Amino acid sequence: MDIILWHQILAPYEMAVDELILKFHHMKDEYARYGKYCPIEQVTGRVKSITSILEKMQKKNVSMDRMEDEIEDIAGVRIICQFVEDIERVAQIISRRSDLRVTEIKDYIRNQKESGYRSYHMITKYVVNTINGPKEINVEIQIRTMAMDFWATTEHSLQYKYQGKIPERVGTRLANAANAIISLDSEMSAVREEIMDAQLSSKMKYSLVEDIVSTIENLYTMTTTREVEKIQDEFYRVYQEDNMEELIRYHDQLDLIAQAYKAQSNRQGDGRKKNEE
Ligand code: 0O2
Repeated sequence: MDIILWHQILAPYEMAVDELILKFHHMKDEYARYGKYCPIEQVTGRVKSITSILEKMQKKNVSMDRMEDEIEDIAGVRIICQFVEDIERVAQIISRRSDLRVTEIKDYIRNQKESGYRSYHMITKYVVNTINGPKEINVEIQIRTMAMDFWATTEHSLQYKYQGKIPERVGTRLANAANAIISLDSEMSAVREEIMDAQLSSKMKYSLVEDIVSTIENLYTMTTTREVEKIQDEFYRVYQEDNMEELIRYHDQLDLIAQAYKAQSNRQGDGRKKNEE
């Protein structure tokens, strides 16, 4: 048998996981920048351990030369959502991406596994550019809610502990917990709009305050300390009112003031240049 350079084989999978995590993080940032609700709450990823690959090959009777084709989750990315409804949105986003080609869907939400496992899996093809040229590999993307993830992580540890033979009393508890997770997700969906509104409004307040503070800091270079102090006092007064509309009004007004100071300081700069000529 040829020598198998495992770390060399797994390197492109590591690259794919790193790249995709980065891309999904950027997507989250983009949603935040546009003040939009992001259906992605958290992104993680891993390359399957060599032990786990060998176990799966043995279980599925896969030979070494078929390993990369048949073990589809060597590279795994997990996307955690807040609400069940977000899972479909994330799946749509993924299927429209030009860098991922979906080859198979395993919908364990509509078709819950006997174990109680619920998650939405997308098997995709992804191209990584290695020093030996482009290589297309399988990446499994698992999409699930925080509650589903909590259950799956716990059950996975128990499967490991009992080597797949979970005792009945523990199994019954796990089945009860799986049902509780379904209820929890559906309760959260019922108040989804309200939770989303609250989160968007707190993010909006955060970015308004960041913007205002940066504008005030910039004003220091354009006008007198006395003027900036007056503007800053007004900001604290408006902030204490705890009224979002007032904060937006103040933010927009401050923008106009900053633009006027900027135009004035540009004119003064031009005047100075002319005098020097
Ligand atoms: P690890 O440690 O995550 O790598 P199939 O042949 O299609 O029936 P296959 O090939 O295992 O099954 O694919 P599937 O069902 O999509 O499973 C891939 C991964 O999903 C698993 O990887 C788990 O991470 C997760 N998963 C699937 N079923 C269960 C389950 O019942 N409980 C939990 N906790 N996770 C599950 P690995 O290789 O099992 O493990």
